[in-house]
Amino acid sequence: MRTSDKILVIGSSGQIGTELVQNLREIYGIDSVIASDVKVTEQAKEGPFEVIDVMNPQGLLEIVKRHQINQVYLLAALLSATAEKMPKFGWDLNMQGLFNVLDLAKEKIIEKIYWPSSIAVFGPNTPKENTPQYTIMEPSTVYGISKQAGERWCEYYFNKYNVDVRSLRYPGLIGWKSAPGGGTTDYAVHIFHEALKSASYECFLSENTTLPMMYMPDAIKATIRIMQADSDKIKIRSSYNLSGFSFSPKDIAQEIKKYIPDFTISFKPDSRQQIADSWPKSIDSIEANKDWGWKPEFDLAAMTADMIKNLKK
Ligand code: AKB
Repeated sequence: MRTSDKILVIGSSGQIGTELVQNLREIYGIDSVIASDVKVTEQAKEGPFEVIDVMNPQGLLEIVKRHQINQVYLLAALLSATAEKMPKFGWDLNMQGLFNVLDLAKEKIIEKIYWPSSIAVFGPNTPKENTPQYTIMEPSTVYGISKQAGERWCEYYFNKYNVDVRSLRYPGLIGWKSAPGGGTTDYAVHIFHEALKSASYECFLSENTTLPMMYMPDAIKATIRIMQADSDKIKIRSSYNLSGFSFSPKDIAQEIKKYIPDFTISFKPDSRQQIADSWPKSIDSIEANKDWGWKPEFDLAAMTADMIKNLKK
């Protein structure tokens, strides 16, 4: 970590950004972390904040230069369910945003990039259990296609232009500090809010749909750890598999019942079921463990206990 690091988080008011900015500010100091989103949000009260449309390279460049930014975390993207509703915009935002940031590093205006990929890079023909780093990848969603293409471009910019870009394939992320938006795994956050509010939840995935998930503190820890690792430790420049734990709606409902005994769940699968059915059930992240020491802390029981404790407050 350089003492002069100046970090820009693009798409900072979303589910990951909200917590990432808080954590980065604890490490680097409030003024060294610039939050940014397409519009002003409550986050602007907490520290430096800029309005940035990542599709506008000139606006982005102006802010990067003004703040002497050397690291960018690019979180602005459309997630799986929303991108299916707006395929062209999903592709444009997810790809053009990435190019605009990669090009800043190619021109040596910034030094380091974090860009999230997802389990959505895998598709219906991928082995579903303990999905390895290198396997069949034929994503069937716009989001997955954009993430897979993005991974290829990240690796290309690293090989061709020596761009220091680092990436993780996030599973579904669960946290209590902010709401998710537009994902297929969002049910795993909504279920807690509804359980505490009304002791019932209607789930948009079927009861046995098992998906890879992760508690937000682990996701933030992995993100900061990969960014702080020495460059020679990062052997994979497309994106690393990242595992936490796996569960189905039925499993999490049973866990919640331990705290809210009269909680009931019903199932009404919608179009997101097809997306979930195309994704792995569990992920093997041996490379992340070998290369930069990844190990998750939370399992389903620990995550549920922590979510309920914090949401009750
Ligand atoms: C989504 O559901 O779209 C995301 C993801 C798994 O990348 N949470």
